[in-house]
Amino acid sequence: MNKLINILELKLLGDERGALAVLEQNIDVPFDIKRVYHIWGTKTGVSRGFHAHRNLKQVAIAVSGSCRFVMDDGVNKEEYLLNSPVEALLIDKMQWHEMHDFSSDCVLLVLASDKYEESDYIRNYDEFLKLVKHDS
Ligand code: T46
Repeated sequence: MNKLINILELKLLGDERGALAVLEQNIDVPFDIKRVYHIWGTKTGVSRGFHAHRNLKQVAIAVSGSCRFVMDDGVNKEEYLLNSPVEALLIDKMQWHEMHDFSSDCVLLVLASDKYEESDYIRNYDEFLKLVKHDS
């Protein structure tokens, strides 16, 4: 079984002036980075995600604050509280993911392996389950 929670450690290069962390494509991140976006200002009690990607791979970093990820492969679910600017959570293709409990200061930075394509999203959980069962 593939691991549901895969955490990549960022290289920490801080000095007496403060902190600096880095991820490089195909070295620390296991793909070419084609897109970067960030999510912030998520309102209290609001959850996000609730989809899987057919092909897209991503890593998510809480560069500020925290949120709780639920990762689901259609059989098992695991949670992870992402709360460190030196940790990146790998969101692999065909992993249903949900984000909950955003802190008010949460800034979620996401590096993605491809451009935005709505047809890559599976937003219906029953469809996701059918697809993962069909592939196994
Ligand atoms: C993901 C999680 C971690 C675009 O037009 N371009 C983009 O690059 C993105 C990311 C989104 N959008 C549009 C699509 C929707 O109309 O922005 C709107 C909000 O996106 P969504 O509802 O998918 O947002 P989240 O927070 O539920 O999910 C996002 C990413 O979309 C998704 O790929 O894995 O963050």
